[in-house]
Amino acid sequence: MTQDLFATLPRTPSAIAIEEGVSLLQAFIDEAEAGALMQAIHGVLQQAPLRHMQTPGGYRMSVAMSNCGELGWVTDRSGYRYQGSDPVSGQAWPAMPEVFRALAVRAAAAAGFAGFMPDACLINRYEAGARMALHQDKDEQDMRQPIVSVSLGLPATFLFGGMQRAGRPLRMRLESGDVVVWGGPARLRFHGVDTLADGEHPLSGRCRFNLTFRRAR
Ligand code: MD3
Ligand code: FE
Repeated sequence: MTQDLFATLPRTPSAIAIEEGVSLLQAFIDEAEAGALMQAIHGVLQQAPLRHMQTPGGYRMSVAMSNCGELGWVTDRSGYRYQGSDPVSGQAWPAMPEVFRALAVRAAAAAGFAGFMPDACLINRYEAGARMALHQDKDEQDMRQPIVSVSLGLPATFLFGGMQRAGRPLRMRLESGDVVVWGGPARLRFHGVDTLADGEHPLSGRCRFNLTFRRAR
């Protein structure tokens, strides 16, 4: 049982500049918006179900993924890329729900990136034991465009590394309702997510969802 009195209290929104280009918007999302986002996630996943993709090296990713928007990020034995159709169905990815787009635009603007127009949203689902190894996001065309990441459900420890894979990453706890905007000199930093601990969250059950909004083209 992880429920306690504090877990039931609303959190206070606060914006923290972690370093140049990185804004942590804690409790940026209230419970009403979080509920609307979860509903929209389930709508997208009905059309484009979660799947465990394969890395180019042949490993199955522990994080289950899907996409919405004009483009989706995929990986398989032939590599990482963005594409306009879901390889599982052959259909276009579901449209980006308006509640998604509005949140991404508002968060980017709050972090100093007015005019951000995402064309892709990757949906990551972590269950207990899932993790994401340190990597760079470099499949997008214009690295001047930020990435907006939204955490919903169970908390996770985010790993924020340097410009090289080696070295000890900074650890940041990300909770449901937190949004982080990564841009400027931080855009190509190595990052990952530590193994998710089991738990239960009123919004999502026994998992964490992360939405990353990108300008891929
Ligand atoms: C820092 N997802 O999907 S979001 C990913 O929580 C990814 O699911 C993680 O990394 C997750 O690629 C982390 C935070 C994030 C996203 C992009 C970044 C941090 C970043 C790009 C540059 C630096
Ligand atoms: Fe990433």
